[in-house]
Amino acid sequence: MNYINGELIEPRAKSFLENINPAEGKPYSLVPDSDAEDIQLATEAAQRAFDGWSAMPVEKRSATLQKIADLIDRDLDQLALAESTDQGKPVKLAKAVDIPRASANMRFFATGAIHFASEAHITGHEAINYTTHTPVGVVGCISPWNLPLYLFTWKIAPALAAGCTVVAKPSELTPMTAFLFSKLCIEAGLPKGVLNIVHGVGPKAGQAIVEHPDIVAISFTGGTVTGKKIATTAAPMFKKLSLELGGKNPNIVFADCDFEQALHTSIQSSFSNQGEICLCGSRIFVERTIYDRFVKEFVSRTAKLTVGDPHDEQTKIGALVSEAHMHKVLSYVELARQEGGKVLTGGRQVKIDGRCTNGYFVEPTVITGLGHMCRTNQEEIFGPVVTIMPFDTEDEVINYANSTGYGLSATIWTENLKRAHRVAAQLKSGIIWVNCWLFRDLRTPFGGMKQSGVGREGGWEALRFFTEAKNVCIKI
Ligand code: TXE
Repeated sequence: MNYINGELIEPRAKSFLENINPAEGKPYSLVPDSDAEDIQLATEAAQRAFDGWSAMPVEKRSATLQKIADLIDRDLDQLALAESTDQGKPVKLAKAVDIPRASANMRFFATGAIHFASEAHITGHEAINYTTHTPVGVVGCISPWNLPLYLFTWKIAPALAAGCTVVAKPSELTPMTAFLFSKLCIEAGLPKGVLNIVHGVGPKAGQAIVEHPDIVAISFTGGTVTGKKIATTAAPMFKKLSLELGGKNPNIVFADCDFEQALHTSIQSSFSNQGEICLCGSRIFVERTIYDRFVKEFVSRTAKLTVGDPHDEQTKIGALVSEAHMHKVLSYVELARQEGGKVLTGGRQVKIDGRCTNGYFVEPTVITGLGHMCRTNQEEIFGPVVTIMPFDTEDEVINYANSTGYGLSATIWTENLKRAHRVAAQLKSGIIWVNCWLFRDLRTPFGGMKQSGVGREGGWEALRFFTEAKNVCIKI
């Protein structure tokens, strides 16, 4: 059901899509196949709600958003099971990461908005300037399938906290947690029309959001190809745009690293969520003097990762999100072989006994023997597939790392402080981790360079994105 004007309603055209459970390879629910008419309804509701919500004291807005966070915490198990069923990720991961982070997103922006300051500048003895930040109006939030509730709340929380009203569309591949979230909003007493969740496919419902003249800003996370389409529509309409797109992130392991820590975390950064995280380190570069030892250990631990039923607490690698995505990932393994790569482990679809026998499972895969400019090392695969390459010098590995059209994140493993700073300064990535991965402080700006995105999410950047700055200069 859509959540429009505070109610759970069917799409006007009464058209629905099958929602497939990727671990079982069969439909388990229906999702509205909404169109421009539903987006119009949602936008009108958001417009009606805007004055009341934006004028509400920020402490009151904050309290409602924190109440929603409390309800997410209360329903953690149910939401984690829904996330795992929808997306194929191990339920253990959803319980440990996705759902707690969704709650944290709501709390972080609900409390941050209270401390969101305006600025003043005294110009000599002649003038006083003050700058206000007011909510832009009705905004569109479009989120992807890989971290469904995590990235959905990452967008709507700052928008709501800033005083905007929202028309949001989750991915049609993973609608369930957004639907359950709608019910929590109703229970928390979120005023009607403040948040409207319209389900459906991108080219129809998503496109209708992007092109609606009364939706003044778009926050999008998804593929670079889709990001280009959205920018093409929104730019001529002078809409504010935040695009968080794909990545092909380098993971650089120097010989002077903490070997066990680098190895252990590189397994996580390669295969968490079946490699379906835009921040995964899918290109591993290892200094030649430790290359053989690293590859041997890495392959051995990769081969031991259990691919299985996402609802089984022992499972490390769950199902890929869809049959189409599974075939896309397998096609890249085939491409790697054609480009001269050597598959050291994995590379095949996995048949799981029991309820998951028709699911979309792929072995975690390690490939060596490729150059840094081949398609396998240039294009985002977004699955449990990594390549490993040796390097000899810093300049060489920095060149490799910066050689793709993406620039989202990078990881550096070294115990040499000077080297860490020196290499980090030269990497063309928006987010760089040294001796860690996915270690997040929500106050920091989040986003990529080059084709990995436009703008930054997180912290004040996100609140500022959803507000309009106005400077008033008073001559004294
Ligand atoms: O994302 P899409 P997909 C990458 C990853 C993946 C590729 C495509 O490589 O294989 O993108 O994934 C909506 N107007 N990432 O197809 O299509 C769509 O309904 C408006 C990285 O799932 O970008 C969904 O809600 N909206 C990324 C959302 O956009 C449109 C995470 C994302 O869908 C639209 C996900 C349109 N024309 C995929 N077309 C990351 N950076 O984390 C689609 N949508």
